Amino acid sequence: MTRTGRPLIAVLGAILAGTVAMSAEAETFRLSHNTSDTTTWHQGSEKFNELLKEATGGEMQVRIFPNATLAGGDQMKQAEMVGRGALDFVVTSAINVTPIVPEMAVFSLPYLYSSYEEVDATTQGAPAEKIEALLAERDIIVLAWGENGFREVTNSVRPIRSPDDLRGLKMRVAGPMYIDVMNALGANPQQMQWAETFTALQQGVVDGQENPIGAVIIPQRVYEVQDYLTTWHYSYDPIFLAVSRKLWESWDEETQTKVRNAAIEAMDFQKKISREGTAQGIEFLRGKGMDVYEPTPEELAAFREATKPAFDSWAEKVGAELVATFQEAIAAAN
Ligand code: X2X
Repeated sequence: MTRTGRPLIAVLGAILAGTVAMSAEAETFRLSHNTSDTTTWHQGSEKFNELLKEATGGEMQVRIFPNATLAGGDQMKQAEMVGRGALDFVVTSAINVTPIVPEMAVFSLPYLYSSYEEVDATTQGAPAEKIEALLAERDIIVLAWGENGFREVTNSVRPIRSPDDLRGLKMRVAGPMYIDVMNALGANPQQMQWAETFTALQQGVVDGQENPIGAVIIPQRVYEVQDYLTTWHYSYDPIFLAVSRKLWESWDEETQTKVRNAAIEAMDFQKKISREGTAQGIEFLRGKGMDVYEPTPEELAAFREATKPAFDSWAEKVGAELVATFQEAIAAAN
């Protein structure tokens, strides 16, 4: 070896070591969501991680925490934590944000939508922009919209074919608007964390619940503890992927673009697999022994009529102008 050979090797070694150390220091952000690790919410979050790593050459990644564990199991707390920078990213659904942004309930107003085309007309354009602005005021930056889906009702007591069939049933619900909807139907609603609901259904603490088929009911095996499902499509629930403003503003424009593009692609994927799971879901659930009832248009109209008081009171809370923005986009989609 020459006298210069060894230092050169040492330098190369140091560079190599440096590279290894750098990738070991890839920035890892925390992403919280409030369903289990079997759902499309989780799969969408994993896709985001994959795409983020790819786009940043491994410099950025997320660690995913399901079941709202980082919020102490409180699914409604996640968004607020992102707002104050206590959490980096969140994947959650509209209803969970209503305690801090009541306007988020607009999406889930009973029977606002009757098709995916109508839904898709509001997770973009003026409706989405208005909602995103409201969340940004709370320092929650929405990156992309995904899908929980149309929420279908299940229970273990009897088939539900009319509003009367809900009378007296103990129903687990996620949030305030659904309490009013269930009350309008004569059911006994009880607000409960999703992570605690399976056990509550199993032990008969509650008789029923409502959730989307593809995103939640199938992946979380609700069919194991529920006998009846009615596809009443009474309320739509979007999910979104958001980041804390503090973190967002710490990035340059190039990084922001990479993060946003990864989020959009991941949530598009999440929406696609949720819709696929839902499309195949009824047959799957019947195969598992569930009694699935698909209401006629007349029966749907009866549910719509019975839930109208909740629509009206929440439309007022949300604000007539915002509801109109949604209704206009929905009308234009048809
Ligand atoms: O708690 C629920 O029902 C769930 C998982 O759908 C929501 O986050 C609203």
